[in-house]
Amino acid sequence: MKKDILQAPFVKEMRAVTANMYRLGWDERNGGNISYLLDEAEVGQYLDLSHVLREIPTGFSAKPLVGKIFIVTGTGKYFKNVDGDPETNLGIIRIKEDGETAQLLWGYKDGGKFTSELPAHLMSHMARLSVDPANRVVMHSHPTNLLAMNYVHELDEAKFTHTLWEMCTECIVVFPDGVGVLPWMLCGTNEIGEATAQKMKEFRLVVWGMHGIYGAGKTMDETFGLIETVEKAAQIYMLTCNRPRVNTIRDEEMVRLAEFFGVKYRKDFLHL
Ligand code: 2HA
Ligand code: ZN
Repeated sequence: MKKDILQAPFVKEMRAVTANMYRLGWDERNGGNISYLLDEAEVGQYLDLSHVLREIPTGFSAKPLVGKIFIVTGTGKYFKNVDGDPETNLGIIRIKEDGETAQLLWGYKDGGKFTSELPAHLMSHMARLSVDPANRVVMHSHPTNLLAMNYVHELDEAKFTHTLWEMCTECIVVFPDGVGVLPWMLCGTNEIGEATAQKMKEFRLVVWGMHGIYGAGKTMDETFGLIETVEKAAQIYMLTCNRPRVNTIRDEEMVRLAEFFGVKYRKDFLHL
């Protein structure tokens, strides 16, 4: 007897985080998408893993992820609606032996499929897992102030990171690895997926110029917290950028923070 999938902790986490992100105004309409690598034994408590509902081609190769199971938000679906109808707005997929097919195990009940940004998600999972085997979550969103900042701040990752670090004392402690930045690119393509994954080898946060942000982490809280901290810093920037700057957190102070909290930070992003 299988347990009720709607009671699974990973489904509850997806419902809670999408509702929260919608509430924050970061994921209008169908904006944003999340993928979460699941534990096979845990999923097996809820679903018959030999029962494939449908097979859906992904359009790219993800060989290192063969057999891996993910819960993923659906294409064209609204974060607003996930909590009320998880089985339509989410899906659980397993990557088939060919590396290019998703086997649907649950969800996308209306005949739908995974997010159009699946290339960026799976390629980012591969990149993060290669540097951190504990990585589980990849999250994309359109946080308001971060997006606004994209229009008024240079899209240079050293400068962008430095500005964010200046905006809240804890920024350099939360994301000492900084923020990668991609120029505006066409979304939903393998190209933007490859570019994102390349950055993900170095960064857990990647800005998509004038579009939004990607975050990656070991848990939903860690990943959400990364994006939330960037968004808070971007908000402070947007509230202050057109006024004279009287005070700032100096680079020597950021070094003191990073050393006190024992984090490995991008020294090359400071002016020491
Ligand atoms: O899925 O956010 O980047 C909607 C998007 C595309
Ligand atoms: Zn987007």
